[in-house]
Amino acid sequence: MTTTIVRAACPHDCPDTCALLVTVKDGVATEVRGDPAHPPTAGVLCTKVSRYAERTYHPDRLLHPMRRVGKKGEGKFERISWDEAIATIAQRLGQIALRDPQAILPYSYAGTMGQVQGESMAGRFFHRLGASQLERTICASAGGAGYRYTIGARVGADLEQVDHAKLILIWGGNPIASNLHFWTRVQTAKRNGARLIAIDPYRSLTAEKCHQHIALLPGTDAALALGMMHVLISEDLLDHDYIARHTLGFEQLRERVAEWTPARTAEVCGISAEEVLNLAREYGRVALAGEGVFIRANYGLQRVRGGGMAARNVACLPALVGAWRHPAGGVQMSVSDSFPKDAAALSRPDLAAGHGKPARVINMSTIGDALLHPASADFGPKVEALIVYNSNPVAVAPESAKVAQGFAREDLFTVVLEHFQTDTADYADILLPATTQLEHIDVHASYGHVYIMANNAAIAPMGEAKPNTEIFRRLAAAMGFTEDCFQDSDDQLAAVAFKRDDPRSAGYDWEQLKQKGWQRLAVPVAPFAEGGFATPSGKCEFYSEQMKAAGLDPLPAYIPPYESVASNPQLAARYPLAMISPPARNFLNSSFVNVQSLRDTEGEPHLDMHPQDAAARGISQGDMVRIFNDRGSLQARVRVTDKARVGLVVGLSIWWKKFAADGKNANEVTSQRLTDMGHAPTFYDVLVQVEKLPAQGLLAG
Ligand SMILES: Nc1nc2c(c(=O)[nH]1)N[C@H]1C(S)=C(S)[C@@H](COP(=O)(O)OP(=O)(O)OC[C@H]3O[C@@H](n4cnc5c(=O)[nH]c(N)nc54)[C@H](O)[C@@H]3O)O[C@H]1N2
Ligand SMILES: Nc1nc2c(c(=O)[nH]1)N[C@H]1C(S)=C(S)[C@@H](COP(=O)(O)OP(=O)(O)OC[C@H]3O[C@@H](n4cnc5c(=O)[nH]c(N)nc54)[C@H](O)[C@@H]3O)O[C@H]1N2
Ligand code: SF4
Ligand SMILES: [Mo]
Repeated sequence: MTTTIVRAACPHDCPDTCALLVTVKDGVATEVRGDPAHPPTAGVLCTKVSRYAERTYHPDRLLHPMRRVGKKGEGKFERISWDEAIATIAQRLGQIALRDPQAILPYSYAGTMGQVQGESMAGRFFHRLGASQLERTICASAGGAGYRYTIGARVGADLEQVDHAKLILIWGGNPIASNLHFWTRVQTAKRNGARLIAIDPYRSLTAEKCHQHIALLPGTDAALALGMMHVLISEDLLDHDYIARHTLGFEQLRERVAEWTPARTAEVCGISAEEVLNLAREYGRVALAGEGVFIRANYGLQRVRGGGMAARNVACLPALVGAWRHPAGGVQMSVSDSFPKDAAALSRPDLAAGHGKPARVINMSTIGDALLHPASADFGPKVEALIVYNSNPVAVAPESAKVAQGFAREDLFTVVLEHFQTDTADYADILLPATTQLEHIDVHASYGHVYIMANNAAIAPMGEAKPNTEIFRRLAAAMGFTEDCFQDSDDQLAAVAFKRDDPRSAGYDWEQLKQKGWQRLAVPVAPFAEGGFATPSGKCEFYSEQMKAAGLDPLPAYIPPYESVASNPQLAARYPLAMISPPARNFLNSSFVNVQSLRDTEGEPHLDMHPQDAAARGISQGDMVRIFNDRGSLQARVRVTDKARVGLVVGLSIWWKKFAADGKNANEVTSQRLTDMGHAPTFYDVLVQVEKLPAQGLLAG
């Protein structure tokens, strides 16, 4: 028997990007462990990925190409050969491209975060084809935009310094579920005397374990940050030297926040004025004492209409109190831009030049509307073909009824590259088996730490599964694309993923990295201790000319939700409850929902509801309810709990629709309306009503 240990990287859309050690015995992966030597991973994996082998060897893995034989969405397929699959797709895409290649649309997101199995060969293929381009906004683009306008880039405080912080604000995130290795460090900081404050409408697993929980109304974070700035300025809890040297627009900011008294802030946020006052005072005092004040701003706060502005306002706070001076100070939302990725070398946008006009761009967050849109002068051609990889839009995209209606179009040709027969795969005309991370190579950046990560293939592909890259290579050949770049191997792709002439990734050498497993970027631990923001002025911009030019308010502001009791009382008269659907601990977006052991731990789709809201509707613990608004409805089992504040219901997500009794999930009620900036979805900007369902026996009668 031969046993080897293979160095790999977790592919999932999680800020932790763990280093994995895969034990392989006679060609079979028997164990997946966290690498103890990689500082962020520190030998620990989450429950989901410690079960990665269970996912890879799952009996439901797609192992052969298939063709649809049933109705769209029915999920009935028959096996075909790779040759037939590729020829069928090439012929169909070829016909459409003759009329207009922009009628073809790729749809992908972060099923794998790998640079190689993401937009490398796939990017080349769609550029060369002249297909429409996808605007990838479904997760983080609102917060990213707000952050970029303010501090210039998605760069921030260093995870590895968190241990040294004295005050940690966990703002719109639930790290026990979704950022475990940050939480581990928070525990160290806590033992060293740090205070932890969660800012979240819901008493999440994390909020429960913090010293304090500020349960504001969803979508009001921008107001809370304005109120904090008001207190910091009016009580002179400021680092005047840092403000003078490294910020822009302080005087305008002072005027702007004057009206955001603790009382007004409290009213908007649905909390008490003391909470606002004390939070600001503690934040200012600890920072001015020269201690680390670390804000972990996360994506929960930006999935609402004013999400970009909310992220911006939070990103203003550290500069006011000079928190960036301390290595454990500042804010971290994403550190993606720390990485000198070479997207152009991977996806080769130059290949589109031959088409003479820029590609049409379609926003992934409004895919429902896009698929139902007729051809028009503004819109361009109707979408006639869709190639889905690394994503499960029928489950994850907002306003799901429209998404499903679009996917059900008989005249839409749909190809899905997947590991499993997801809700989206059910609508495929051709379904292609893709390899998992254990079966292919890749190289990764991270958005929660600053290491480049290598992934070696641990085992041979299962069945006839192929890496995304190989599938697009074959399609390119079948379409007659003869450019040399379509011959590049995955190793050649990985080798150009990061710039070698950038000081941050200097010495990036793929062959060496494969051996070592990871490489820390050469970036400072306290990125803005001496200012040097990546904004046009080089300062933290309280006032932003760029925002003004984009038609936005150039100063921090509060943009109320589309749907809330305060901002839309008419709608709230019919749908009085705010609903959020943040990640469940044992799923990763919609990945792992089909892994039995993990699904068993989550149980079934639940709705957490405050005792007062439940009583008002005659709902008791364990009742089945219908959650609905004008867009749709879904069923769930109620957990009566004060974890949800009054007026809020919480349905942890993202369930596969086919595992729910009614075949629906939370995205039935979410909308396709977009955020103030970044064109992102507003998943947590939703009003619903909830009613008790008759007991099952009654239903049958
Ligand atoms: N286990 C697990 N881990 C994951 C994921 C997963 O699905 N499961 N998903 C991954 C992905 S794609 C992402 S983007 C990240 C997401 O990571 P985070 O953005 O950290 O998401 P969550 O951890 O769910 O935290 C969101 C929290 O925000 C709260 N929230 C909702 N609305 C608001 C609001 O208006 N204001 C404030 N302050 N809080 C609000 C929710 O109650 C929830 O507790 O996690 C990644 N990691
Ligand atoms: N209601 C609600 N909806 C949400 C959210 C929410 O909080 N609430 N969160 C949103 C967020 S933050 C995000 S990021 C999106 C996530 O949405 P998606 O990016 O669609 O993420 P997943 O649901 O995990 O689907 C990824 C799919 O890619 C497949 N996959 C993985 N690796 C590979 C590979 O190498 N090749 C191929 N071909 N396929 C692969 C997996 O099997 C999986 O089915 O969902 C969004 N939707
Ligand atoms: S999902 Fe996140 S915590 Fe779990 S192994 Fe992957 S990177 Fe680590
Ligand atoms: Mo995400």
